[in-house]
Amino acid sequence: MEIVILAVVIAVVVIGALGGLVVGSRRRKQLPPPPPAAPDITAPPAEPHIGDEAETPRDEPRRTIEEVDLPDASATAPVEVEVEVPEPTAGRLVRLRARLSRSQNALGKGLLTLLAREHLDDDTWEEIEDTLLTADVGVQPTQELVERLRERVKVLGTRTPEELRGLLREELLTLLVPDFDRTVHTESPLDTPGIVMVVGVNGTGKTTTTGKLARVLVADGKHVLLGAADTFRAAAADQLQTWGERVGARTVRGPEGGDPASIAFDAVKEGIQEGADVVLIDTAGRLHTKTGLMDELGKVKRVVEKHAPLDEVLLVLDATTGQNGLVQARVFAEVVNITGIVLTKLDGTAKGGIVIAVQRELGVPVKLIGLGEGADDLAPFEPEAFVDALIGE
Ligand SMILES: Nc1nc2c(ncn2[C@@H]2O[C@H](COP(=O)(O)OP(=O)(O)O)[C@@H](O)[C@H]2O)c(=O)[nH]1
Ligand SMILES: [Mg+2]
Repeated sequence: MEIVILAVVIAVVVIGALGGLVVGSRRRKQLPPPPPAAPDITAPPAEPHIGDEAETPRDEPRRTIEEVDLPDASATAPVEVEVEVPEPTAGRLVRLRARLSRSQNALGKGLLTLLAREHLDDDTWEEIEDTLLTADVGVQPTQELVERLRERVKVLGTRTPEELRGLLREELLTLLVPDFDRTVHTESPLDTPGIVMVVGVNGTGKTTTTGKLARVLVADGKHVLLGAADTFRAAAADQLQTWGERVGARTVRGPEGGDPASIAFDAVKEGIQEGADVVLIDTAGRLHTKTGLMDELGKVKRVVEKHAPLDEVLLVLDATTGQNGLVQARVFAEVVNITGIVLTKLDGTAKGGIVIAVQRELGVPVKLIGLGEGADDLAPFEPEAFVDALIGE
């Protein structure tokens, strides 16, 4: 009898322990949901109910029942704000290269098919020209490319598809200016943090790019501080701050409608005080009047440079806007000294030729490309990889 009771007790204990293990392991796998990219400010605040804890902020995700610690749980995992570990920069190019091929492959295939025709008559060359123009390569670069290809194909005489691919590869690469210095300068030659200012028209992807860039830098072990100098909408600073919080980077911000220059000034000042490695400044890009823009950005720059010179001024352009992007580029280049271009949304357009056109327009390299809305969908621009994505390796 005693043995039976003992057996029952042991069985209960064992089952209980197993149950705890299963719950425990399930709980461990359950990662907290990532914070939203931008808080929805249009949603009305949830109304408090009887029994709610007064101090619980209403806009924070509620803990689910599985996240509540069991009484016997020895390993108590914190479930509040969890800092993400960004994807290292090294591995991501492979993934993003595939995405680039998907969006840009049609252009290369179209060109190769045309070049493979038995008779390369005037009509065919015109079609090649049209294909390049449609992809936003721009008039001048298109004419140069066609002229050089015509010449080299003539010299070649009989031609194999491999030879044609080789020719096209070389000529496209030349147009992309492979020897441009595409380093994003996030380090200062002085004893101050590197200072990067991000400019561009609203909606092009400035804040997103600033957030993505912060992640890359944090992944590289840098201490990053963000400056929310887009004070036009409160949501803009919230959006930047959310990006920063995900990787543990602080955002310096001010009141809505405040002076962007003073926030930029404070961000750099605090960056110097806390020994930050890099200060990233996100700006507003209202293009209502050029003088307004010029005043605002010019002032931000002047004021920041009371501390230290800007190390990088990145112009963000939306690749899907085509020639309109060139017009924007021209305006911004008149206002500030652009040192690098970020071409966003290349995942959403086949018009990758804009890379060629915009570098030509400004004489400034495309340094980074955006290939999606995901947090790690930002890649350094590499001309070789770009051409390979276009025409296949
Ligand atoms: N598909 C895609 N969307 C992007 C990319 N970069 C930014 N976006 C989206 O573009 C929209 C505007 O971005 P935002 O950073 O707010 O632009 P800002 O007004 O210039 O600061 C957002 O919905 C972003 O998710 C990109 O590389 N690819
Ligand atoms: Mg923004």
